[in-house]
Amino acid sequence: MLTIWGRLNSHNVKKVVWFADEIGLPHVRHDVGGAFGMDATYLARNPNALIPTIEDGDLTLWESNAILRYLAARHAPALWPADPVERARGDKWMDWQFAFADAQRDAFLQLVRTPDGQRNGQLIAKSAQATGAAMLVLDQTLAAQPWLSGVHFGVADVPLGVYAHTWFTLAIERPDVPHVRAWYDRLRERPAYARSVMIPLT
Ligand SMILES: N[C@@H](CCC(=O)N[C@@H](CS)C(=O)NCC(=O)O)C(=O)O
Repeated sequence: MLTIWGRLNSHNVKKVVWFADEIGLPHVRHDVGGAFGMDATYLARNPNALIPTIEDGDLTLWESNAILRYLAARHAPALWPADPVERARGDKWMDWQFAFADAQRDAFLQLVRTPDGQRNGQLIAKSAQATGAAMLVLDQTLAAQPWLSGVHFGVADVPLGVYAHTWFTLAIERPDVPHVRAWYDRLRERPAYARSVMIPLT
């Protein structure tokens, strides 16, 4: 049985829990990180003092997108194309997600984790501008294909799928990105996405 460590209000943990659920992989999750803290046993598993970490058989693994790739390769190969060209086309969005996350961090921290009255409007506006510009890039790709993985849903949709929910939920100015919106609406129809990702931002 797969074990996942990490609190569910973490974007990086949501990716792993959603994907495990998506592929029907039985798992158990333990709250770690943030207010839950990290004990010495956890830090021995992940000396970076970050979440998530998984254990699957003999393997202990951290780095959320590496975890996703491993789970797909091991348990759901149909969701990670074997063809190197097809795989690379989706894979790049998994790396691109980290820059998107950096751009979105200020808007998230200010609007979700900073009390009203103490928020920095400039930081929010800058973050909204940067994420909006990035979403316009994503929109071009999703104008030509339904999923970031290509013709079918796959593991490459997962990292940005998590951040897209935050982007569409935050009270920020957003450019018109109809193809990103349609992709997000398709994600929202997936029960596992609704269970692990479409939860209140905290
Ligand atoms: N690149 C790492 C980043 C992990 C990361 O930054 N995790 C955050 C939560 S999203 C964390 O551990 N924060 C400290 C904490 O929750 O205590 C990954 O993708 O797994």
